[in-house]
Amino acid sequence: MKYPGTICELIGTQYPLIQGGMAWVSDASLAAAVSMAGGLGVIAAGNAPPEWVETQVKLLREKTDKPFGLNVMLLSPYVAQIAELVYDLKVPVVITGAGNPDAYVRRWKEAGCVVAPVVASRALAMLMERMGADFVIAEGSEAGGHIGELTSMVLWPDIARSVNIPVVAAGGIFDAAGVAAAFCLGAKGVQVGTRFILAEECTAHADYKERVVRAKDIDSKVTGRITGHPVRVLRSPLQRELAGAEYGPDGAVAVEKLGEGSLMRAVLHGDKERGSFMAGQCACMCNQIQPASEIVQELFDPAAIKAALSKAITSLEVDA
Ligand code: TUI
Repeated sequence: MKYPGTICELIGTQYPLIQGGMAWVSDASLAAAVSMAGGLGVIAAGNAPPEWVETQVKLLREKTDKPFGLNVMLLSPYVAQIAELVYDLKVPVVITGAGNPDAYVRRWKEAGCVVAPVVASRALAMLMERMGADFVIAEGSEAGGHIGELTSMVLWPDIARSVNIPVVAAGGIFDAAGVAAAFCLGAKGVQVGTRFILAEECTAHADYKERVVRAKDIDSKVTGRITGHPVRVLRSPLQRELAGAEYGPDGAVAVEKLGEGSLMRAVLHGDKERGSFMAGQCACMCNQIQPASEIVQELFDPAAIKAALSKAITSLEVDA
């Protein structure tokens, strides 16, 4: 077995790699491509109705019999129905985001699923371990979309030393050096989202991809803190309006209203005016559209990982 002691055995993949579940972006096309390339492709339920999710799972299964994951977004109005779908469709790996999946974990485990909650704090990671999660995905606030408070540099090692289940690192990883860094900080796997927006097989609108390609470092902004659900996006006319609305009267209500449907407008229609272009901070370094298999291979290119680690070993004057 390659990659000993990683999540490969748990999730049945060649590489200890999970493709981030990005609402509307992570559909059967992207997930199947990543699974076929040796990572864990993930379909994101987001706020989509159960019928859409069921169709995507069927489409993926027509393309490949490799393992895949379903990301259940816990703020979805359809969350209870999506949770049921997980058993009905016998989803191999279920990943949760944007909340505490306490109410579902036991039943998913009984149904034979591998369960991996995304966490943004030590407390939730420890609770998930007690609830029987197979591993946790520690997502630092460099990530795109809905985020917590802590950055990867602190969150990954803190959670790795607080739980006895594997920790998958997420938030800011886009290349082999990032993969090496994550493993140095205690991770047993990585989740990569933003870079896969630029996969050829990703069906997101060409203008969404173009926005990621052009993104500068300072284009990454956080909106909606006032709602209690902060969201990292790229600078846009809607983001500016959201930033203003936050400080106005009834800020939370205004922000919720402006944000409604805005991700779908960006991903499906490339709506530059009214769309929310969610992406991680690393968008500034993701600038090439390429096949998903090439992205997977670059992330785990042994020479690139070795080069990153060797540079550190040499500079720090320690033996390999
Ligand atoms: O879930 C994500 N990223 C997302 S979900 C999403 S769709 C959306 N659209 C508009 C508003 C909100 C969501 C877009 N991006 N990442 C996983 C993640 N989960 N990041 C942070 C968390 C998290 C945060 C707090 C998980 C649990 C938590 O605490 C919950 C609790 O109650 O303790």
